[in-house]
Amino acid sequence: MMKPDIERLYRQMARMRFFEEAQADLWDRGLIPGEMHLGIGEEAVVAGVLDHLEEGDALALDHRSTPPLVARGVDLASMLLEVMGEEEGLCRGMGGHMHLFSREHLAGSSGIVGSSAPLGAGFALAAQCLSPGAVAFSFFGDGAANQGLVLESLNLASAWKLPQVFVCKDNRWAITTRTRSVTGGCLARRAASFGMPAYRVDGTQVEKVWVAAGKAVRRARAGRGPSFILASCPRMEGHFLGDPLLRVYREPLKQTVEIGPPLARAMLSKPLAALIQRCGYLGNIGRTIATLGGERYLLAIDPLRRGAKLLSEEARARIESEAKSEVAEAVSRAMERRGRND
Ligand SMILES: Cc1ncc(C[n+]2csc(CCOP(=O)(O)OP(=O)(O)O)c2C)c(N)n1
Repeated sequence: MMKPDIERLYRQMARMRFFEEAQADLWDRGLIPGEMHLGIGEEAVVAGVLDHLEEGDALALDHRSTPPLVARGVDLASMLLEVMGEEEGLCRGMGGHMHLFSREHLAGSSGIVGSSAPLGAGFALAAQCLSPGAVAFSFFGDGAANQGLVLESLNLASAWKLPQVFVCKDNRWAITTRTRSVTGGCLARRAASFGMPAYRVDGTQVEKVWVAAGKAVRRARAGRGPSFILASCPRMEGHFLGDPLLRVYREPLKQTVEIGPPLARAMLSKPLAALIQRCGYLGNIGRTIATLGGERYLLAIDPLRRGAKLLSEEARARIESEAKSEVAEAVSRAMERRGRND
């Protein structure tokens, strides 16, 4: 059986993590406008799957699209310029982090939840007709899995034997909704019912993701049709940067002081909803925070820390230092170009 190259996988994970941290820093400094969704926690899923990527394969991505694009080899500075809204960015500053697109890399992302499934099916149909052997990868979250367009894509991909790999990154949440509370049955079994292999993997263990993805990709390249990978992973930075729910359980005292007064004011202000209803809403917020807090252990499962255990200390330090320098160089290149435009 083939074995994964752990150093190569860890290098990709480290590059993604440091890139995401660099974006978080720019966002904190007010240089990235709007919401910012990071893929911190998804690195092992992305690295394990995309290690099988070849020239001519396509990527259909969701709102956490920067890690796959880092792995794909898109220029890091042009992505940073893009998320900062600069003309010299990957999409001339018009896409932002949720709508990154690179024709050269056959990769596109969208903030429309679930849209990566039909986009990937289109890529896969083109591959089937024009370049047999090429594969399309669709990445989406568990929250997207109940969207009709995802189910239609699973169906057509199976009926037409499209060379597509569906990758569901299961962090158990869709913003503040627990996926379990709105999902019937098991997502992997659901995909299997469309007539395709479905693999459930621990998405914090890069070597396990790599094995499952290898089977899916081999099947797709051989023209035998799509597969589905359900990979569990933690949502380490909340739904978006500055996620208030995450802040509450990270620094409960400070946040209670901050959000207590406005919440109390809202409760006591001239009522739009009946007091009993507003108490109910408050209860919902409390329950969501408690649930997130209860799932705290998930945050401890850092795919990078797990990956590092598979390496020698020397290799880990060397790989991380190279990845850090690469990202730092991209940040200074982006800032320099941005400075020139000011
Ligand atoms: C069609 C559509 N519906 C709703 C939204 C609002 N929205 C943005 S992200 C998100 C949650 C997505 O959850 P999931 O796919 O599990 O990804 P996660 O954010 O958990 O990684 C929702 C509902 C949207 N962008 N598009």
